[in-house]
Amino acid sequence: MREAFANYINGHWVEPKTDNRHQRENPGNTDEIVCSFPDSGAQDVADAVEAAAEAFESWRFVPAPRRAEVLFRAAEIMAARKEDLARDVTTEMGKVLKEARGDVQEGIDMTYYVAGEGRRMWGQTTPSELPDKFNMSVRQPHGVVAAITPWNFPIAIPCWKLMPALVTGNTVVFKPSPFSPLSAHNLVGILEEAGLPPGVVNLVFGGNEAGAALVEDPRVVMVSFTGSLEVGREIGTYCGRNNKRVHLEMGGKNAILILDDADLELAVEGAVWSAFGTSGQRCTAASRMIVQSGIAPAFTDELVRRAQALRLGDGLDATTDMGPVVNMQALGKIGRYMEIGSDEGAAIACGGMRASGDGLDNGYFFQPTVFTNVRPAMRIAQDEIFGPVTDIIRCGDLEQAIAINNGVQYGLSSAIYTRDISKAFKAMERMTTGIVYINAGTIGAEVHLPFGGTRGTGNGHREAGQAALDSYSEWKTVYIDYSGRLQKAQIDRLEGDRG
Ligand code: UN1
Repeated sequence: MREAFANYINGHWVEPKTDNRHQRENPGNTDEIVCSFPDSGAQDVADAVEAAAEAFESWRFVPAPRRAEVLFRAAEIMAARKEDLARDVTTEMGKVLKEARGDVQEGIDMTYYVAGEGRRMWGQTTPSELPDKFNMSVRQPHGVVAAITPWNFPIAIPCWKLMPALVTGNTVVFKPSPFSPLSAHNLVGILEEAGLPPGVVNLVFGGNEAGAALVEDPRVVMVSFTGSLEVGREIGTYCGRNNKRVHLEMGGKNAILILDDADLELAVEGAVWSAFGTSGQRCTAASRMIVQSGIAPAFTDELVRRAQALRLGDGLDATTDMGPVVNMQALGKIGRYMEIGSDEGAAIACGGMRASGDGLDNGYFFQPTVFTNVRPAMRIAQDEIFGPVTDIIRCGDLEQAIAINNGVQYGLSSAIYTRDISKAFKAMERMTTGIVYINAGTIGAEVHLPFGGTRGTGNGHREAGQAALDSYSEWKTVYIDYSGRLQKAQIDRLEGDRG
């Protein structure tokens, strides 16, 4: 085991008051214990929130360009340590090293991008309807923000949340997933090194108990959560009842539409990457292929051939194409969907089982799986499985494909492969997800554009891009009257005016 981590509260690494600890194992080799970390309780959370609330009173008044300088320094450190950070990502959650580097790079990109906002963070100035009066709007921070993050992007997603929260002047209590404690420890260590004042970011390790205590603490005014629909709904309900700001990001059932006129080779490549990258454990993963009948046989054959050729193994090994899934629970859930799919009448064209042999027995490996004969209403075509599993759904034409694409409870990402520009634009207009790709797969979001989804994927907020600033700040509208007399908006009109 590498290390026993502590919480980080008010600028100190502190042992939890509970004395309970968890261990995180390497999902590719469960004999290897990566680290141990606190299972924090309500008192630990309360201490962290207290520190964040106190730090807010000074951090909010640090000029935004100065706040941004800390983030720039953090980005520099992350860039210098990219390789180590990436190896740690692979070790604790299993994705292959190439993808882990991408995860870290996404965190670096976001940190630089958001740091630039320290000197922008534009509001509006606009003329007043009255003379000798000046109008503007400025952003103000919420206060203490709770950031509750998943394990599948253990550097990128915390950066998506922490960095915009910090640059806009909030302070943060960060509770990472119990399945990616090492990256959270690394990231907070870097923020400390970059010179973030005590209390501005606090790290509390733990599970549901810590999460619930954090959401319910009255001093926490905003919650930003990425994770499952079930937990997100609960958080959203609680925040709604208690009038807390809340940002939710809860998954997808993303589809790639492949029309008869598509470039087959390109479409298959995009499909393999989107379905099996990160072992299908991305909110943006393509778990449905909606394929027009003419191209369906060739596309299916080629997808199955490529899926079968993927090499499973240790993500640190450069020859590995696909790593394990995150834990035993995930393996169990994916396995259950094999039965559900078969019972519904779908056929398993490849995969369908836990992978074994060749050094895989000690890890949570599942074979890349393609279901065929899938109808849009089946559970395997509706539920998020979050594993290396994708469906082939045949369709007649573009209209039908779009209807199938839109007919799920989620709305994160969708893609279309076609050479017909009219069809591409029609799909772009009519696919009702938050992200649309033309002639590319469903994954590959960049940090300077809004990220998020419609329907059950989210609650209308967006991460990344300028949109993130809207999630982490509120508008304050300011009117400055320098006329020296009482002026009445809407009532004082120029002489001779109508009304
Ligand atoms: C996620 O799966 O929650 O577009 C985030 C992508 C990545 C981000 C995924 N840039 O797949």
